[in-house]
Amino acid sequence: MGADHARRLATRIAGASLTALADPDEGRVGALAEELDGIAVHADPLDLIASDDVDAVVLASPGSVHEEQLLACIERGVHVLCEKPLTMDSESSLRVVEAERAGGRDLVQVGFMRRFDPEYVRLKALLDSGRMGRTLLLHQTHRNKSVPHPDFRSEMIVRDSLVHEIDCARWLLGEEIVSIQVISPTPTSHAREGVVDPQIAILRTASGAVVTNEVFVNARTGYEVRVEAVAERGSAIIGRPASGVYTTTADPGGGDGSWGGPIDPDYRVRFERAYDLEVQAWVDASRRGEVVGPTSRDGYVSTLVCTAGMQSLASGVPVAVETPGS
Ligand code: INS
Repeated sequence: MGADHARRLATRIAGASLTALADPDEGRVGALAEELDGIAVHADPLDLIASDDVDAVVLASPGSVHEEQLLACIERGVHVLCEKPLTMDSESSLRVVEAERAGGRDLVQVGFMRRFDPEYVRLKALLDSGRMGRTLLLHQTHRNKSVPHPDFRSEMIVRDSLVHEIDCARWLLGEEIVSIQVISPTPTSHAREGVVDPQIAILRTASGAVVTNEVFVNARTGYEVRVEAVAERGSAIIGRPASGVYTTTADPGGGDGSWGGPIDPDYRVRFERAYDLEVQAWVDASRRGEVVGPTSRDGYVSTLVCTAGMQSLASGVPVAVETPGS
């Protein structure tokens, strides 16, 4: 994701120039710096954050190091776009929110890029317009073809994948989640030993709406992210394959042919436009000294719900979530 954002900043985003990269993997960062030409390289991200030629930072590092890096950005007063999750647990997320508040300036945007995806934006506008009446249910589906990361355990499905659905549910419905229950079928044989995949998370909101979420990270087919919203006078679906290319395929064995279209391989492809719009909005807002889009508080609240989700993953029973006032 870091390389993806670096290329985006270097080639497609107006009003910003990429000056430095940091990655402890020297070979990887060296190759990227060479490709992008004239970019300073730091082994330690904290050195990058401290350097004078850096006015704003994108963090695409693992969630376990976000707190330290975010606090360094806040201390230096630089704008930061932090990939999700904000941090690994609600206590550390709260420390980030409080540090930003103590500094007196809004500096943190969280990388919930779906809020910038044109289809999501249209769905949000439709729900907010009231044309379909009150929203009763959301059904959210989130499938990855596979997850190469060896540490992608059951908890990461909640913390790294479900976290998007949690943010979308709060944003689309405009209200807080009051409980979460995570249940699961017998796991797919494609998951690593002991990994609970797929998972179904059931969220309840303050007004009584229900959000069902399927997260399946070894689905084998491709990247599929869909939402169906059910309201009192209608329903709406987003996330259907968008290519519009209808293909027919011959069976190599001489059997019946089949029809269909391609499925995006991963999130970088499916949400490419959303990432472009997200990073452009972040650059524009940073130059004005503002934060648009998901804030550190949104990151904190989603981590709070994920923490409850991980408890429910272990127990199978619903866990209440108490969201502190803003
Ligand atoms: C990635 C990313 C994707 C999500 C994956 C997750 O870090 O957030 O959007 O689909 O499950 O591993």
